[in-house]
Amino acid sequence: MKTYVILISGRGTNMEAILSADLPGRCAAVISNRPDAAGLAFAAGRGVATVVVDHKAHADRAAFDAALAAAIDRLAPDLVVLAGFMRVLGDDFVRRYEGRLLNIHPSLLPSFPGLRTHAAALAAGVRLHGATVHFVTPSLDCGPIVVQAAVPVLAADTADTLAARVLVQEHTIYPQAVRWFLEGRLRLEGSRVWLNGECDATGVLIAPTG
Ligand code: NHR
Ligand code: GAR
Repeated sequence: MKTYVILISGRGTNMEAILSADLPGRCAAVISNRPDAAGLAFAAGRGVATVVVDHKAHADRAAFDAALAAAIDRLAPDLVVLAGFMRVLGDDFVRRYEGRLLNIHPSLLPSFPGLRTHAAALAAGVRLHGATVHFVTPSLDCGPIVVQAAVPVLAADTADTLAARVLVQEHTIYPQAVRWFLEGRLRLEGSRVWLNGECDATGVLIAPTG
């Protein structure tokens, strides 16, 4: 059976959705760069090993990346899942896990890379916003796209209400994408991802409400 590790920095609701999805693989550990990440307690409660690699305990980004890679390599996972992981990773780290490192980003990439995506979407006046699961490449939020979900932006939205609507979809598409990977159904070809099998449509469109 394939194994995976989940990297978190905080709340960990995407991690919860993945651990609750009864996937065809084993979670070898949840790793956090913050000792106080709320998600660690949930993982421990599920009997999943937890590891902290505190970025503040390392002199620079390279040293943190090396410690993180050492913690991951001890577990020899097939897949590394970034789920609300908030540290930018260096080129060496990303290349080490090339083709087996996934992230969920809270926007319809390539729109709104980086942080505070929901406020940026409101400021831009877009009518659709959403989330993207992608393979991680050295350049931030630019990797090959596995699946996206779009939600409407409503007139009364604040960054928080919009984030909550997007988060519901994250909890559906991220376990789905991890399942596809564990089933060996994802094939990377340059900047494109192909889903092998009976279904090849990996976008989700949520109908407007109100
Ligand atoms: N690393 C690489 N090389 N490529 C990607 O695509 C990555 C990545 C590391 C994390 C997640 C990402 C997101 O989905 C991710 C994708 C953190 C920041 C950031 O600026 C930006 C994007 C993402 C994660 N972090 C600050 C930093 O200085 C710290 C912010 C904080 O601690 O709150 O690293 O959006
Ligand atoms: C999620 O919305 C995720 O997409 C986003 O942070 C939230 C984490 O929530 N990720 C990033 O912004 C990465 N920079 P969670 O901890 O409850 O899964």
